[in-house]
Amino acid sequence: MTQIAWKTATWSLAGIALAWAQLPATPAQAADYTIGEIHISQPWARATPKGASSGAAYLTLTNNGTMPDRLSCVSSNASAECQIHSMTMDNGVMKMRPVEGGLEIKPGETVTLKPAGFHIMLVDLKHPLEQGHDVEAKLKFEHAGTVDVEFPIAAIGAPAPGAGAGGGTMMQDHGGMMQMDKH
Ligand SMILES: [Cu+2]
Repeated sequence: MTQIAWKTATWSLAGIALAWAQLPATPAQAADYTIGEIHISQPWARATPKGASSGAAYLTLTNNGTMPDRLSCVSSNASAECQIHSMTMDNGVMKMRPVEGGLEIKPGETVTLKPAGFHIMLVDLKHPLEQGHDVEAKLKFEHAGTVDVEFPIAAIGAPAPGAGAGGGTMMQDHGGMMQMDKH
């Protein structure tokens, strides 16, 4: 009798903890940035599980100018290296590789970096990316210049900024099915 009561109590506690963990985080407010003719909106990153060697950050870029520009990542406060990656499906395997020479944003074009697409890759993390915190990266545009951007960190596997964990999406993006071409 006592044991049953104890088990029930344990389960309900676990239930509460689970429900709490699944609540969407209230991440720090994402700021917009304008540098030259480039507008940056909705920067965000994904939390990483313990031991993960890399993490991903995302944002939306609009080129309001008349010349193409190119985005590269200079550095981040959370990782040894910062790169721009593309992601493609190759024989059923997601592959990502660094975008050589920077990611082009044509005049008048809006490019969204998002899970399963272009992303900012924080390579060799110094510590896990924690939900509710910020990670900072220094971005460089060939023409517009350099800007420090703060990325509020959403849940592990979040499909979108401010969303909860996205189940299988993490596996598709940075799980075992993925191959990374190191250059
Ligand atoms: Cu990547």
